[in-house]
Amino acid sequence: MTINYSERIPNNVGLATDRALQRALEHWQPRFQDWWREMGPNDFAAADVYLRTATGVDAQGWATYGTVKMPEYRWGIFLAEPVAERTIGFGDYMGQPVWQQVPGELRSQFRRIVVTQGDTEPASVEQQHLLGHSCPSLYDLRNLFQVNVEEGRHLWAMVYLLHAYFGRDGREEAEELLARHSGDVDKPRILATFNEPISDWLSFFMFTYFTDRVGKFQLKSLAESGLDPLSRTCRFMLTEEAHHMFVGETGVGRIVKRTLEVMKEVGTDDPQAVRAHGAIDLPTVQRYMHFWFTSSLDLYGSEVSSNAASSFANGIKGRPDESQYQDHVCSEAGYELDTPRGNDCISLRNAMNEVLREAYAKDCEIGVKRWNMQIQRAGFDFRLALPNPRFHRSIGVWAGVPSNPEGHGISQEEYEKRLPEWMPAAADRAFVRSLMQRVVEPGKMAGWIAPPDRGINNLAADYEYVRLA
Ligand code: BYC
Repeated sequence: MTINYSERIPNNVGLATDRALQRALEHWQPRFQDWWREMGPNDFAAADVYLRTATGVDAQGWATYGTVKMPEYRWGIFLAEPVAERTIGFGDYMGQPVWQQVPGELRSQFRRIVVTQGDTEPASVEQQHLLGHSCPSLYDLRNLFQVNVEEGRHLWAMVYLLHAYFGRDGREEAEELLARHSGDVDKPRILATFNEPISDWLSFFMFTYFTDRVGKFQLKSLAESGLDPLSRTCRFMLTEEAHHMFVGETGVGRIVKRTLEVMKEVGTDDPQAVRAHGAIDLPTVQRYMHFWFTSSLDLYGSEVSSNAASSFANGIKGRPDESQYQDHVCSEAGYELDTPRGNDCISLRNAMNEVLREAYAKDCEIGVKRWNMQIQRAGFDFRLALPNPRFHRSIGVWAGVPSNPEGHGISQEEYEKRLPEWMPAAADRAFVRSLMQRVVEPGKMAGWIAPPDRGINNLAADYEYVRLA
């Protein structure tokens, strides 16, 4: 189905046929635009940016490229095509037809999940509010803005669900999504990671690699939902999400590449020598990785969660790629959980957050392997590694339990003493920030990152992706 762009809100949900819903969303639209002006990319409103916009939800239409000023971006509501005769694929309602409306008794549970998902989208745009000022190249600046406008669209996706399926409560929640702000003392974003500042590009690439990947896994499990509009919304969001993780993986890879070049030039892996030559030493890359990976692990919630069990039982939220499993009901199965008291056997339904987290951590390994291949090929012994999931946790059974990155228990005293070895210290952050000097000549690249292998949409890497006003 093609998207109708002549409407004020581009959509493929037949908005024009539901006047009340259309009016409500058109009322929310200027608030979103105000929010974008205030909290979106700071100072680039007049720039012409080479962006992709969806003009259809199929393979031909979902990535149509063109130059646009960001405030004029056409944020719209797009659902993946329905699957005929789709049935609920897991939990107690397994095999029943999917719901086109929210069952009354599941309303607050569904709403809580849609709100939590919706809250992360504008949060990430807020976190990256100032980043454009210190871009390493126009190519990277464009990628940042692509990620930002699409997170804005993902907010629209959740706001549509709130307005269309949750009545007055939903409309109020949609207002609140613009009222909470990342890092705000009084009204912070719901999940902790989304209140962390992203004030340098190493953090941005780590965030898009690790935290956007949480998005991938949460969206995949919501794509299994018995609520069909939620499932279809998430399926379309996943196509957009893939580019965000690409930005993260290649961003970190390009930093590693440049660092290796400098290590070869100076003939040492000594962090101080590498820094003196304007590159980011690998131990610092490792510390940033520890930070964003462990914070992202916390986003899955507690390992033992009655909320997660009930979401699964009620057909609200399945597992990513549910069809890969044999047992879709999971009412009898158990799960061996690693806890500080030893292994605990808990019910599989209660362990659903942990099942997702495990699948996520496995997926995170793929990029790390690629980065390590680069290091190995360059002839250096250093290896990047994901820490054990017991390390540096703030949520769940391992929260506050002092352990080293290998997952061995240590004293609180040793933990605190060694933390600067493992997590970015103030001096690391200051050093990384000192490198963040804006580079905006077409084809030029900051000295701490290698150029990309190729440009966007088959254009050259040195194409003028952003024309500054
Ligand atoms: N920080 O039973 P529990 C993305 C709260 S990323 C603070 O342990 P539950 C994106 C929890 O809300 C994906 N609070 O967990 C990426 C609950 O509070 P209430 C976002 C936390 O409920 C990059 C309480 O602790 N999507 O899309 O099973 C850029 C006890 O909860 C945290 C979703 O999150 C935390 N880390 O599951 C842009 C999907 N963790 O309600 C976008 C929707 C837990 O008792 N959300 N809490 O006040 C969910 O499925 C679930 O709400 C959670 C937690 C997975 C978050």
